[in-house]
Amino acid sequence: MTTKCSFCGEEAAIRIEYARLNLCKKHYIEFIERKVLRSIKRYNLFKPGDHVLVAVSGGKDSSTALALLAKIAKEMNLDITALHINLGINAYSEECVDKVKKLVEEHNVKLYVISLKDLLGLGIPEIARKARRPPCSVCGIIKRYLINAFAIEIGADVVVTGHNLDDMMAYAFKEFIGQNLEAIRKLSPKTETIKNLVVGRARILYDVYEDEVLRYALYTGLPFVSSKCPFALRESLELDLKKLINELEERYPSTKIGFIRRLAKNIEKYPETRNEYKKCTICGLVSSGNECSFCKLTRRVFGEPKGPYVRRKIREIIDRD
Ligand code: Q46
Ligand code: ZN
Ligand code: ZN
Repeated sequence: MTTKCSFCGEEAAIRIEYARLNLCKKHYIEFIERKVLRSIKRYNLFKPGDHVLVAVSGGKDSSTALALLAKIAKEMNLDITALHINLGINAYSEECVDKVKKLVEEHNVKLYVISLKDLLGLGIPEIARKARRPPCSVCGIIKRYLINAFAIEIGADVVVTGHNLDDMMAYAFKEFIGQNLEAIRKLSPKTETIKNLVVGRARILYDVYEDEVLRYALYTGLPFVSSKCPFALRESLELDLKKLINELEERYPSTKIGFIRRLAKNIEKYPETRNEYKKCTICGLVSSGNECSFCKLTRRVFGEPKGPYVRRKIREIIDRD
């Protein structure tokens, strides 16, 4: 006997155990859209008139975030711009750019693309080699810097990223294991904006399970890259933690959603980092010390810090359009 959708009686495609619902594809899509809208309101992620910058990588999470936002932009009076960074990781990056272009076209969102090779003359593999650091470590520094610099230059009020519930829970567990409580404080649905220094992040998929995101992307036919970056780690504490939390969810349904809601509620009980927001003496953007990690990294690779140059180039890219 087939299971029926709890809303329309059609054949159900999925059971949402924590909500005790069986859903057909159509009602599943509506369920996720309602859930995200509720999270946006619950966590007060936007105010009417906000200029929202969505950082889209081409993967399922940020593509879903962009598609969901594009749908509610009018209703919430949001102005949406997308930013993609072409990391110069050969065929993988080319596929990402293609998918992102299709996605923004389908959703009628203005897209800016920053190509690392055009900007710095090198892609992630070469920069990592020259810096003698793992690709993901330099990639993280560069992406964070470019997204923030771009958001500042374009005057965005908030940056949306594609982090889902499983990502946030795995980060929280990892920091808890290391008893790095100040890092847990940063895992809130929304982070702070400090004028001219850092633009706050809104994690609109905070309450959405990773497999729910994937299913939404598949059911709505979103263009996204399903292959992994060639540098993605196959083994890591974070990946093991994700496996563990999924096992917990299977044995004790609602573990994940219960955890993330309580984390959001209790976040201010975790200690804040002191002097978190210093200003880089070279480029003027946020830094934990005198010089930001991007200026330090580029000094090592290119012989001079590239922060000021990159900010100027980003301004040119924005002015060109
Ligand atoms: S893109 Fe960059 Fe990831 Fe590739 S090099 Fe690592 S961090 S795995 S999300
Ligand atoms: Zn239905
Ligand atoms: Zn700097």
